[in-house]
Amino acid sequence: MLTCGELLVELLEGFGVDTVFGIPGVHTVELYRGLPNTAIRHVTPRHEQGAGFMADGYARVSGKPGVCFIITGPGMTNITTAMGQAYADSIPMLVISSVNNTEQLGMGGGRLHELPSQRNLVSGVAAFSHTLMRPDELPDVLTRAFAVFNGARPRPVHIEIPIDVITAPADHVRRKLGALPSRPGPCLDAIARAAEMLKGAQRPLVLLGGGCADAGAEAQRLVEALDAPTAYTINAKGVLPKGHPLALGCNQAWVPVRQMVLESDVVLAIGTELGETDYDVVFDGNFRIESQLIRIDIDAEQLNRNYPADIAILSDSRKAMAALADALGATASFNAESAGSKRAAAVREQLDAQWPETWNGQRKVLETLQQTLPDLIVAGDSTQPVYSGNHLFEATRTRSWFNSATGYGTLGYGLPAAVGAKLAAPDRPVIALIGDGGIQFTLPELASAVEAGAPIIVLLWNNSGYGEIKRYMKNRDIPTIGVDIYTPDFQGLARAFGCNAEKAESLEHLAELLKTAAKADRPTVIEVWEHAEFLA
Ligand SMILES: Cc1ncc(C[n+]2csc(CCOP(=O)(O)OP(=O)(O)O)c2C)c(N)n1
Ligand SMILES: [Mg+2]
Repeated sequence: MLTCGELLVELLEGFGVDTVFGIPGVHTVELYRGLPNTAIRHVTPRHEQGAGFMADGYARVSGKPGVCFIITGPGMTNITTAMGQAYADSIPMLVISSVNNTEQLGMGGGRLHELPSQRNLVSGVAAFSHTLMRPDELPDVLTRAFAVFNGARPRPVHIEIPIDVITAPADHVRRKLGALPSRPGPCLDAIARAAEMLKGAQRPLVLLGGGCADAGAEAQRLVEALDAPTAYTINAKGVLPKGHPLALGCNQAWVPVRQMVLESDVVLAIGTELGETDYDVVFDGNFRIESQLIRIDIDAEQLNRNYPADIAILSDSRKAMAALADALGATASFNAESAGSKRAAAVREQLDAQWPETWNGQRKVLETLQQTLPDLIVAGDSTQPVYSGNHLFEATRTRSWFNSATGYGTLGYGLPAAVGAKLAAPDRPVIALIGDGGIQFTLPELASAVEAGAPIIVLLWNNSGYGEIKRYMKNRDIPTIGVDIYTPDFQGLARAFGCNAEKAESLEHLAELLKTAAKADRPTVIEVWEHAEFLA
């Protein structure tokens, strides 16, 4: 007899799933029975939040959904923070959990792992949450989940399966998986109107978001056709080739870019929610769009959020940008001496002249990273060199610089996300850039990294405290309570977890350590002391 649990892993493999992150429990063991019949690899974190962050890092690098197997109740409460981060950043994630037996649902009988309503809890951080009542629903519901990942704005999806349904017979279930939807293209009339508005523009400006991560070629063709200075979000870093003459970086929170936005006559925003952590991370409300605004997004609800559009185009970003470039009659005549390039260069110069001095040490570390390991992936946490790197760091391609300083803004993300990233791209160096506060949220995932054979590099930015919050309190004349935290011997801990551990004593030393770590067969923790002399 084939059970629903066995059918599930067979179908997941059919959808191209090759890795599952999870901690088994008595409620989910039957999801594991069929795993050896598939080629799916199972990775065990040390906490379900780690499972979710790993799945997120895996998804951001591979472009495929990260998949988790999670137990009823505490497993699900543990993973909701990771789902919140993925939800905020539009990351595809499939969370499959157990739930109590069908006849016990909603009864409040005090069963093991029971929540009053698990689905209610999770629904707020998922595109949808479904309770599987019969094995027959499985192909249909999985197809629906993958339709969200492939044809709509990606978000986490939750499917809970009652314990008795996991073990129910499933031989009779029709195995046919539905066709995945083609991605929506733009309405041609709207493209024509947008092209007309853009043709009349004297000072167009383009804003690209994470929705453009897989459309770099189309983005480049379009912005060159428009000769428009182009800012992008952190999740779109790398969308234009490094050093592109029209690129303004991720600097919408800084005055020179804000000024340029105000002086533009048409702004074209694509695949971006125009959200706070990219456009107003200084929280002063002074990013404003006062010109005409064309928005392109795959999510209809997003097209007028934050800034109402004059033209709103519902479409996949790649298809819309290709159509718009065609409508503009794009030719390959762009050159770096264009008017748009000169305007962009002037803004870049102003930006370079105004970076805070407090970033100098962080800049040295970021430059060393980039020079030593040019094709690296950086999974960042919410820590100082991540904030500055969001502005200073230029990625060589998309899906290579991401962090939890965007959107939901949780701590503890960087380390497990790097593990997921490394599993998705084993041949590239992967760095977890994380602070001494953030790493203490998910430190045991070092053990998971060793076990999973994921030789990540953890660059630990140590200032013995919640540095950013301390600074914030000081600036507001608030007593700095709760921010000077005891920091343990991280190198000793890292070694105890089976990792290599070092402390950088100079930039040259850091470069040497990075080179060695990139070739190591196990994770390496490299501690960088914020107040070290070589960073002064
Ligand atoms: C789950 C969670 N709790 C609290 C915070 C608030 N917070 C944001 S940054 C930060 C400090 C983090 O310290 P550390 O990782 O050492 O980085 P540093 O600021 O020192 O560079 C804190 C406490 C948060 N973002 N997420
Ligand atoms: Mg710190």
